[in-house]
Amino acid sequence: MSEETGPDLHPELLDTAAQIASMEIRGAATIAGAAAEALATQARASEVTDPAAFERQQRVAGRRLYDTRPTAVSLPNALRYVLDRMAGDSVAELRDSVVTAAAAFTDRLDRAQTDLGEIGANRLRDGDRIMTHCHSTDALSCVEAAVEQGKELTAVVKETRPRNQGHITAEQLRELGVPVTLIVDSAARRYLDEVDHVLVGADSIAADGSVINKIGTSGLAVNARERGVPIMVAAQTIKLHPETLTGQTVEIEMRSESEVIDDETRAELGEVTVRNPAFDVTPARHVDAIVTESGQFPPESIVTLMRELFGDSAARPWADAE
Ligand code: RI2
Repeated sequence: MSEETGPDLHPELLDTAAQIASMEIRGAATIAGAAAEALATQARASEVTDPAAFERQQRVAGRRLYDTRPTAVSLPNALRYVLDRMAGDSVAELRDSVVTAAAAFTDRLDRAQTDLGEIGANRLRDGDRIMTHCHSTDALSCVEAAVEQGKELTAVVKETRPRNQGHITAEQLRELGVPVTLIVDSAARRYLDEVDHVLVGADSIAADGSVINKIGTSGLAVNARERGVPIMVAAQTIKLHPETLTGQTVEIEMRSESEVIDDETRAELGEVTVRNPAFDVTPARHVDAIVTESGQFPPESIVTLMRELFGDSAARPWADAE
């Protein structure tokens, strides 16, 4: 570390940031846990001796993590949780506060997912068939709790182009003993008549109750509405986006065209524009319930829970952009 030239970041933290950006670490809750742990690693390894420089280093580390992916608010909420609790007059106290806060955050994350699962399971009846989109650990927690209650469920799993995270869902449902039918995304409407619930997760939930989740969720929700199939969103409260309370919109991540099309096919097609938005916005009116660890809510009333948890403003305790 050179305190003159700016804070050195620990290679493990840089590695976590790179893995979040490349989606080796993915899924909103998993990203949040990894970010909190990376701050703790940075704090433990820091060789800084000046308390102000230590604080600055943590905020720069926070900024490095914040800049990886823009849509899932669980990431900035994790940074807020840890950095807002950084306190002390000495480096030792500051270090302790970060390590303790990061551990408390990851504990809460696990507990919230388990509690949310119990609540979400109450919506699922024995014999129900669900349809899933992408891979959500919060959504799977509801299925796991229902299975533990002795309910037999089956699932129609959308593969979820372009990264096919539906395959992870299929595998994990199989491990829970849930029979899976895998379909291509465009077959969803055809199979909606056969399912009792659409069950998805969320990357962010806005103050107006709209749900920001993997691209394709909004189309699925429109079709489910038309077919009369209820849509349940499993999202622990770290998915609530406090900045939307003051009117900020949620940035939708655009990812590389290489996830959609390989170089050879692209060359064959010639000059085409390829767009790859990672997420879309499902309006509140297309969602039946948002299941959190604090209970289930009609989407329009989620703003009350948001105000309780975050007040009217959200701090940005990471460093400003250089
Ligand atoms: P959990 C994922 O995003 C999916 O959109 C999923 O629904 C959401 O995160 C929530 O996942 P990505 O990281 O927090 O795959 O429920 O782009 O695990």
